[in-house]
Amino acid sequence: MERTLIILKPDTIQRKLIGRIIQRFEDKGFKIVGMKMIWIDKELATKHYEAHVNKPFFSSLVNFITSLPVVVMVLEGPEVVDQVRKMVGNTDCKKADVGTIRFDFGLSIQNNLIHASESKEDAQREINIFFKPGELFSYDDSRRLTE
Ligand code: FUP
Repeated sequence: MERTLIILKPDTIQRKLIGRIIQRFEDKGFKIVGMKMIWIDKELATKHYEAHVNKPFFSSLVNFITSLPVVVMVLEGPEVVDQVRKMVGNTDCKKADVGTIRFDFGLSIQNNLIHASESKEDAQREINIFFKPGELFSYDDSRRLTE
């Protein structure tokens, strides 16, 4: 089963949108197989955003992502990488389609609330950066819960 990495960025935490954004993924039917709050440091930010190290916005991006704690999570489901990217929308919230997370909650390009892996390869790399194997769970959520 496919997995993807999500980061609810500092603006999501600041604006108290954690629950509403996670709700969308649960409503869609994706399974949360890992989740924690962490404070990303400069080293981890550089590792995660290694593709952007030479971009003009890199230092601003690192300052932003390290400014407050974030919530990192791994979602599992069929074609979850592409499906979640559709739910997230364009990098620039002003260009995102109506109904996407970035359109519905955001106004800018840097403060775009959420990161979601772009490809299956990126997802694998990013999951390994943020989670140890013991922090991810395979479970059968179709089982009936009992007291
Ligand atoms: P995305 O895959 O949509 O999250 O966006 P990118 O991987 O292209 O960019 C990573 C982050 O860099 C974005 F979420 C916001 C930031 N960024 C800028 O601040 N300015 C830009 O012009 C492009 C990206």
